[in-house]
Amino acid sequence: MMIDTKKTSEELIAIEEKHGAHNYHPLPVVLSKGEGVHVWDVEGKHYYDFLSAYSAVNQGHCHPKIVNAMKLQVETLTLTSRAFYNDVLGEYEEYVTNFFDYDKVLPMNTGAEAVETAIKLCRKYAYEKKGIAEDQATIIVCEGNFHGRTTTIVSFSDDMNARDNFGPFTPGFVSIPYNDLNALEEALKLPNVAGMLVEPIQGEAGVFTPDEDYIERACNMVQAAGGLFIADEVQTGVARTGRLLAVCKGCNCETLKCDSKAGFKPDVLILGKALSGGAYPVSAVLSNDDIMMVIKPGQHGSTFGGNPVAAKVAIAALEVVREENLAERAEKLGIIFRAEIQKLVDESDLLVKVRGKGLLNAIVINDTEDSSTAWDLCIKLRDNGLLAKPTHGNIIRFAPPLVMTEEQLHECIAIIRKTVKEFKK
Ligand code: IF1
Repeated sequence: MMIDTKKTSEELIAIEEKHGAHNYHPLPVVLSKGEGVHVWDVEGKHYYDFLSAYSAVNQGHCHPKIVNAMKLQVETLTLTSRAFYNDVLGEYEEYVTNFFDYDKVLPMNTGAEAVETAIKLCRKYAYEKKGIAEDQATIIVCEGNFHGRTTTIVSFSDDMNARDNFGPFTPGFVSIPYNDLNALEEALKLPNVAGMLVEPIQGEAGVFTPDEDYIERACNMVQAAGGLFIADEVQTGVARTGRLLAVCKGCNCETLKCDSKAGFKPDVLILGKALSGGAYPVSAVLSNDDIMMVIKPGQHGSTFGGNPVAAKVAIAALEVVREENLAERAEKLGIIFRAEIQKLVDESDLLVKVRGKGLLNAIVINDTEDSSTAWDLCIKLRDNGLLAKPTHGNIIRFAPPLVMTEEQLHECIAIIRKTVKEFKK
């Protein structure tokens, strides 16, 4: 007789509690399988995923095209390091630079590494091309930012949780209010400004969506002042907000070919997460030659950055975005989602507002930041078969995979509606 030795959710959580560092507070659900917009826990219960691993799984869980590309490459060649060439990296570099219309890409693995890369690039360019005096470069960032968790990145975070007792911090950053062009104008008068690093929508701050023209005007102002405009699209990029990039304006969405002439263009673009469809850590920094070429051999890199598996996975993940029209899908579904949830906001005292763009949305709960209401509501959503996570206390982020159908979206809206209506504080 076969004895079922599979562990229960409770047992698995207890093991993590005992042996893992307590640097997270996950929703109590233990997932063991994913497919498209669906995930299942170890007891076999089904859920709709409304987080998409923080927008990494835009293409859906275990997308067959991505999985197959990965399988094939894993069996052929996994890692050469950059000490030698491999036969895949060039193909990927050509593909990704054409896709996003930049001259060059610098491949890394995680979002934080790519942000670090962009900061180093911005500083080096300031010293070598803009004549800023050594060690004086200042980069403008925004209050409420989230760019990752390295020592330098938390140096300019204002989230006490992310920052406290991790000092001493890296100097060279000034923080201004987000969505405030007057503050930016003032900051640009400071000496030695090398550039600005900003998220087109602030994810961690609760999907804080700025005024329609904020990013474009900020970009123009920074460039006019001689600085580099660095867009952190780690979370917003790769179709999440209803465009290939959140900064896209004049995208030709038929080919998804970026057309810089139609809109404006960040000098440095940072991508991560969905660049791999969540199958593998793949991040990238893109810029044109005049900027990227300031980095010379030996001055920056990573053992795993640009490895053959990452390269093949990223090509497949971007092909899926194009083939399955994920940007248009996100835009269309996002409009439906916000309209339907707005009705619920109007009917319910529990919700204050819904906001977002494409399929990066959030609801603000009618309670204090330190209340457990958003968490409790997420527990009820879980019980009803939908997984989402609170951010900043009283806000719940909703970001399903972009491969969702309209029918599935309506089913999910019904779950959210039922849960909100039944909820008692
Ligand atoms: C965690 C948030 C999302 C990012 C932007 C860089 C990075 C991230 C704009 C770093 C990462 C994550 C990491 C995740 C929580 C999460 C997040 F709530 F904190 F803000 F997505 F909304 N730039 N975002 O959003 O990328 O190094 O993690 O690959 O658990 O910390 P990474």
